[in-house]
Amino acid sequence: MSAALGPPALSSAFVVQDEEVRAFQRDGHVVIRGLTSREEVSAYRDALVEAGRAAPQAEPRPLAERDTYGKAFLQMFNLWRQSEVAKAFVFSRRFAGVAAQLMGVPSVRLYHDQALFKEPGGGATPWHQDQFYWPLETDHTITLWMPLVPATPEMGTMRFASGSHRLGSLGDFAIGDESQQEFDRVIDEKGLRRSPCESFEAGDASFHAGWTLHSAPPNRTTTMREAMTVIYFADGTRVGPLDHPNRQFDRDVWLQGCEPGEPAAGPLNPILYEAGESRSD
Ligand SMILES: O=C(O)CCC(=O)C(=O)O
Repeated sequence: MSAALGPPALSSAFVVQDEEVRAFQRDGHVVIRGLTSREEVSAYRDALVEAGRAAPQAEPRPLAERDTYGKAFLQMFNLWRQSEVAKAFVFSRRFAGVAAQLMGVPSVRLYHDQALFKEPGGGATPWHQDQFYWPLETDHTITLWMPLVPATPEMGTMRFASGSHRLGSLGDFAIGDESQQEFDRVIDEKGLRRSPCESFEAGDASFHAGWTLHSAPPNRTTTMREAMTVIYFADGTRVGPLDHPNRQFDRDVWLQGCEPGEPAAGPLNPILYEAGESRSD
């Protein structure tokens, strides 16, 4: 995308510090400060919010009528298919390059993106493991979580159970009251550290691994916590068994046309970063 026609391209390389890579591999999560400038992120914000509004999953029910998961955030998927500006954000080579560096892999593909907007008065995000949902035969999965506005712990920024990614699957728990109760217990039982919720400037981002336990407190402010997420996996990953309805759903929606045992490389899973390749987005 040309700078004259829209927001600045997010294609320049961002070199992750060795200490940040070590922290991610040890803890399963890390915050990267200044991944975009405030100006860059604000140039994309309106278009991302607009794409979120236009997404077919827009929530019609008032907060009080939703269950725990529904109260946690408004959730809109694959905004990159709604607008060229949203696509330029999600397909950012800079973001994907950071995902590859943190995982220590040469090349990553897109799984999907999500806007997760925690409304004023919105509820807590229960403890959960993302990879429970994903039929991907790899531990090389990672989510970028980037607020589009300055975000404080009172707005419900993320917290993580450090080291939980090394435990792999901790059971079949979809996000909700049961996962909250079970994983709170597991965290205590295993003596895992709950990382503190941090403050984010717009343009800071956290990254967490697919098996990392994470949650977020309620939004106690009057400001919408607007966050964008992009989920990546290592190129070369194969589709795993579709052994429960959530994984069947994810294969059908995000890995279209890919059968178990085949490479996870459908039309919605482009390569977003390949080491050595220079490409502008
Ligand atoms: O934004 C939140 O509150 C939770 C985000 C999350 O669960 C994720 O990005 O995997």
